[in-house]
This record gives sequence, C-alpha cells and structure tokens, in this order.
Amino acid sequence: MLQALIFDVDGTLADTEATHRAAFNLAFAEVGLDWVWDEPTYVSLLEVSGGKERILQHWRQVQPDLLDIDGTEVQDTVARIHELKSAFYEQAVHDGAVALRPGVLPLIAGAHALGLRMAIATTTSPMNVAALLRTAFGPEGARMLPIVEDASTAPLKKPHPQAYQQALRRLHLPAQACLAFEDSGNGLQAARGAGLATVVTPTRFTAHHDFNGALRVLPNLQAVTVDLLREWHERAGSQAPTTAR
Ligand code: XBP
Ligand code: MG
Repeated sequence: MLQALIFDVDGTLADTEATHRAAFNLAFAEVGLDWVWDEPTYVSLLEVSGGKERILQHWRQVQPDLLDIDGTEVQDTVARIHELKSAFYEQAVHDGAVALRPGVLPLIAGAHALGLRMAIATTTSPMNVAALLRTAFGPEGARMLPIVEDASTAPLKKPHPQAYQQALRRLHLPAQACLAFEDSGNGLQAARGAGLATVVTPTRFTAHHDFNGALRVLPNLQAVTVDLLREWHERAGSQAPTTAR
C-alpha cells in the first residue's frame, strides 16, 4: 500500500533552473569572471548534478589545462562562487522569482491531509530547500515535508541513489511502499537506483532526457490526486518483476 511520497526539488516542486542560472551568472560577475551561461549552455551543464560540480565542469571546459583540479585553490574558488550564487538564488526565491509547479501544492496538501508521509531528496543546498519551503508553502512546508535529504546530507549527487536511500531509511519504509517524483534523467536514475517507482514531470530544461523506466511521464502534476497515485502504485506493484526466490 502507498505510504509515502518522496519529491525532488529543482524542476519538480518548482521550475527553478532559470533562477539558478541567473544566480550563477550574477556570482560569476561578482568575482570578476567573464563567464555567462546562456540557456543552451546551462541545459547541457545540467547533465551534471550539483552547482559546485557544474562550475568545475565548466571551468574544465574553458580551461582544459586547469591543473591541480582537486587542489585547495580550485576548490576554494568554486566554493566561494557557489556561496555567492546560493545567496543570489536565495534572495531571488524570497523576492518571489520561483513558484510551485501546477498541481504540486494541492497534491502535497491532499496527501498530508490523508496521512501520507512525505520527504525530499535533492542535490541542491539546504538553504535553497528552506527558502523554497518557506516562501512557497509557508510554515506548513516543514511540517508536510519534514524529512529532507540534500547536498549537505547526501553528498553523492544524482544519479547516485544516496539521497533517496537515506530518505527511505529515515521514513523506515521499503521503496515498494513509496513513490518518487522527479524532473530529470539523473533524478530518475537515482530514484530507480533506490528501487522507487517514479513519476516524472520534465521541464524545458530536461524534456530531452531519457525517462525510460519512469512509472509515468507527465507535463505536470495538475489533476494528479492521491487516489490516482494509489491506483498507479497498486498496478506497478502487481506488475513488478518478482524477486528471485
Ligand atoms: C538540481 C541540481 C542542483 C540545482 C542547483 O537539484 O542539480 O544542483 O541545479 O542547486 P534537484 P545547487 O536534485 O533538486 O533536481 O547550486 O545548490 O546545487
Ligand atoms: Mg530536479
């Protein structure tokens, strides 16, 4: 029986990547770098989960001879840029730049009212999650989504399943009792890697990704009710390959 829902954040709860991209560009300008990520560049960099990892990926691309890639100097510079970026992003969220995607609030509020447990499994930073929960859900946010696995608690980024595995452990539930919600190929791989049936709602940043193995691929969560999820979950369980005895 369906007992819990586990949500990705960026692209799933809210279409945030345009705001992330703007924050990255503000941070680059702040430190005097002439890097500017236009949307096509950012779409390809989104193949890399994690803002710090993305900055490093770009740096390697523009400076292939970048030595000492794991040295403290490079890591410190990346950390500084990412810290600035996160502050710009957090301010943008507080200023209302980001809204929940269609259907997210009614589904989460409805699931909460019916006693389903919920968690978050994301590669973004804790301050970004807190800003979105506060701004988009209000004080209820932390109550409806009390379990958060993020970049600070699950450093192995998607497609690694660590964030989902840790969310399941904290829920004290098997993957078979839950559903995951994602927007990206990396996210789907991470959720499937943790054994979770996964509903995917791509954005324009991820629509071209491979969603093979998704339980459903939908334009958004509008008209998705708990009853409908229960029906899909039931059917998925009945069709799941039986484990070898
Ligand atoms: C998407 C990501 C994150 C964000 C940027 O996270 O890969 O890196 O793009 O946030 P999600 P940070 O798993 O929620 O889809 O700069 O904090 O990483
Ligand atoms: Mg995502």
